[in-house]
Amino acid sequence: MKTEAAPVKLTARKAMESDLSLEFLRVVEQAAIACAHTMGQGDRHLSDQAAVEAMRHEMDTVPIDGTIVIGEGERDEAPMLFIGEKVGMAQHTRHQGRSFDGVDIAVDPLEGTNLCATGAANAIAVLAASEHGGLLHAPDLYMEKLVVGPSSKHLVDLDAPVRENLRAIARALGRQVDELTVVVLDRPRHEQLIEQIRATGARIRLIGDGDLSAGIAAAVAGSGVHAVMGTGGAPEGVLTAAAMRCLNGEIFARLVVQKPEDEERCRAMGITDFDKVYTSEDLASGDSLIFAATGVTDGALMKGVRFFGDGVRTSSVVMQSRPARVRFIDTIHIQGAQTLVRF
Ligand code: FBP
Repeated sequence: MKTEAAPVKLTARKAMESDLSLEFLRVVEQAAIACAHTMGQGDRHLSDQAAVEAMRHEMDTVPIDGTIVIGEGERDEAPMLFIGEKVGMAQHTRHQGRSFDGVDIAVDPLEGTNLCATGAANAIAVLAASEHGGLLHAPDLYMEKLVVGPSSKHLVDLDAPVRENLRAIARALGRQVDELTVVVLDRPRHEQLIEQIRATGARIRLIGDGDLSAGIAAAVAGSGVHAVMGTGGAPEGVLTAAAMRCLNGEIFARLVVQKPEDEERCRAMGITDFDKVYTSEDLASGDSLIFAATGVTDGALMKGVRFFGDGVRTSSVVMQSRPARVRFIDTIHIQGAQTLVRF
């Protein structure tokens, strides 16, 4: 009589080193496709909901025993992909194949909800994964950030004057300061920062949203982005850190803790040093990290989702820290016998 094979549980580290990255690719691709249908509808909540639902659904096809550590909020604020939620195929007791144990996951199913709702550039669906404990449980507060590429990561300091940091970046890149492009979120809180950058002669790209995709671009030569400066979301900061670990770039970041409630939220997540300047190693300390993102709308590194007849085309980046590799992946999702595959 044939006995049923027991499920094989593998360590998260082994998982990260295997092609689990391609499993996560499917997750971000499906989230991007779902919300891309809502592009330009002017309803950011609808866009976000489409991405969240698709990501949650696809996540359960990934052979992991995973936990969301950065997600859509706490359980009572978010019906799915909430912090602490268990995800992955291994949650289903009937799964008899191999599965990977103890994977922590940070998600942003739609980074740039307004960008998608208005059809603006650089909306992405994104996640990062690590062995247990490898991603900081950051509260949803603001974070001061400085993101740079590999050549200047040892030359800048979050607390140095803007002028000095830009001179150091320019020197490292073998160019003049006025040949740099710095991305800054277009917010009133950045008025002074923008003045300071302008005073150096550096060029500025003000963006409506999406400091995570800007951060990735800053670490990729040829993207036309040389630094990201300013204050944005802390969860996006952790995701940026995971990408920086894979791209050899760097994020320097400090939580913005202003009110007693902010302190409480930090303490609840085990953070007690509110002045700490975090690096990518602190924010995404995992040994084996995976970062996956798919373009929703056209962006610097990835095209947005394209629908044609009964097919869909997506453009993604999948990175791993171990083995260290970065893959740009163009996928045609064939949905019918008539789908035309075009080069
Ligand atoms: P959403 O995807 O939630 O819309 O956030 C986009 C974003 O622009 C992030 O890229 C950035 O870190 C954060 O919001 C900035 O927050 P705020 O809009 O409050 O300035």
